[in-house]
Amino acid sequence: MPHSWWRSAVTYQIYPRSFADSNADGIGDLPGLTSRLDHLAWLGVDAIWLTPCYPSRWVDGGYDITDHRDIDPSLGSLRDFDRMVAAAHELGIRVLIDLVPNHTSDRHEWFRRALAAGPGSPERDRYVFRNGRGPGGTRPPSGWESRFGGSAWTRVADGQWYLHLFAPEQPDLNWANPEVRAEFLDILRFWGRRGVDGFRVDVAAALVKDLREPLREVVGGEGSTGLDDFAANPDHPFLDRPEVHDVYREWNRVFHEFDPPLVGVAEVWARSDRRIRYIRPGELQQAFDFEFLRVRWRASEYRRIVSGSIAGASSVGAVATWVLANHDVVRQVSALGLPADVDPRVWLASGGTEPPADLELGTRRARAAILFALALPGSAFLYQGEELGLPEVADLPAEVLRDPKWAHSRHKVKGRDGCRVPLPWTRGGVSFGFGDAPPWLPQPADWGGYSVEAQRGDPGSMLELYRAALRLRRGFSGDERFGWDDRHDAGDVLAFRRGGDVLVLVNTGPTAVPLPPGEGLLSSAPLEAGFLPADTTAWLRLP
Ligand code: ISL
Ligand code: CA
Repeated sequence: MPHSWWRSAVTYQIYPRSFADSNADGIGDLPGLTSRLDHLAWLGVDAIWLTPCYPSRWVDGGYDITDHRDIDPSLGSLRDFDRMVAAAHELGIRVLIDLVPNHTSDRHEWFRRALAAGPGSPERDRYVFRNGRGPGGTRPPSGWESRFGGSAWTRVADGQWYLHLFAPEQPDLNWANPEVRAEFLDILRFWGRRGVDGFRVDVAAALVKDLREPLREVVGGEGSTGLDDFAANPDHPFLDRPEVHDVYREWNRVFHEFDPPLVGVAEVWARSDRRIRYIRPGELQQAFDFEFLRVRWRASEYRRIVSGSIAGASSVGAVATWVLANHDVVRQVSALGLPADVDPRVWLASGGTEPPADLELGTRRARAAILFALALPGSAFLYQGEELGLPEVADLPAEVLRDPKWAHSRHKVKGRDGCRVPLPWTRGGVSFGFGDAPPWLPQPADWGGYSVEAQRGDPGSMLELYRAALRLRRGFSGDERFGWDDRHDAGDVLAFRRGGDVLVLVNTGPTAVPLPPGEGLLSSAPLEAGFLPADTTAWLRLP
């Protein structure tokens, strides 16, 4: 098997609005990102993934796109994008962009025309319009619920309803329509020619819907992740339909028009057996393993997840793609600082007070968790700010919250703004070095202590731990061999061999355990003589 670059890559996720602001408008932008690329090269990442930069109404953090072939003016221009890509490539950093094929913005030209053209028109067929149920069609066509709360159907002036699995401002495209398919092939080529190395594919499992009448209802709530939906809905009406794989087979052919081929990373909230269908030969290349986000600091669960994901991915010739954090979930140091039975989302709703997160414990565990994830075979995605150990900002005032979850849940769900607060680069300044103006989301007063400036050069910092781990990882990451170390892997302690001679030990338990002999390469906390302390990961080189 040829060793494609992404098989062992560490990709750093950038939320551009919150990374670096170059023109003092409080919003992070592409020139700001370009000016900070050298920092990412210093850190040692292989690639970056940018969440959407397209023109948008910004109803859902840019996931409501009005034009797939341009850049939102608040972030810069296509020229700025080209400069950013060239500068990243110059530094040896690949660039992935977000592709959002499930829906567009309601301000997209296609949707405006669909509204104007009326029922039964070809324009309307690019989206999913239906008549309502009941007398006068006043009830939605099905009971499907939007991920952000409320019905997934919204009625328009002429009485028809359109489908939106997310906000009403995000109408779902109709992937049974050949124009939709052709349009996205063209969009792939457009960005491929601009030099991107690949795409992160948003809600990759949801594109194709089973719209045969009568529409079938979804059994059970989706929860926030949807990982369990398939148990109750083995033949789900809009997730993981067999036809969605035809789409990715078409895309794969476009990917191979480029050299090296473009890469596609599927965002699929499904367990391993379903998820691996997206990374079969001839489809996409990677699919996020989100399962770590559902369990917290439990060796037995981690063991099950690691074994399942590695076996699943290798059964289709692919590798696992580990994720500990992204722009949709509560930050690691906060989540890992909560008691195991507290759901971070419920905690968020309390404003982060009940119970208070133990940030010292959370930080200790987050350090151990990242050394665990970065030691596993395959690829890994990091989310900006995790390398600084930023906590969730759970007490943002209501008036600054932007996440549509907040409005659509009638202010019951706090949403995802607290993990999207602009990064601190310096100890002080109007926005701790993010830019020269107050940022679009307010930063906590102690943000400067987490800054790059405060952490660079401090060997005990989270940032230096990430850097050391990424550097050492290069020594064995291309070697995909993995095996549990039966002598040490037991109970609260995970132990596995990587490559030829690296032994990784993760102690999730409350007491120190004896360390086998070996050269200590790196550890998430100081080792006690001959012992691995509680909540600590160590990488050893075996004699
Ligand atoms: O947010 C989630 C879990 O906390 C998921 O259910 C999420 O809604 C789902 O994974 C899809 O997310 C992606 O598409 C959304 C966008 O809001 C998210 O930011 C994006 O990651 C709609 O485009
Ligand atoms: Ca700006």
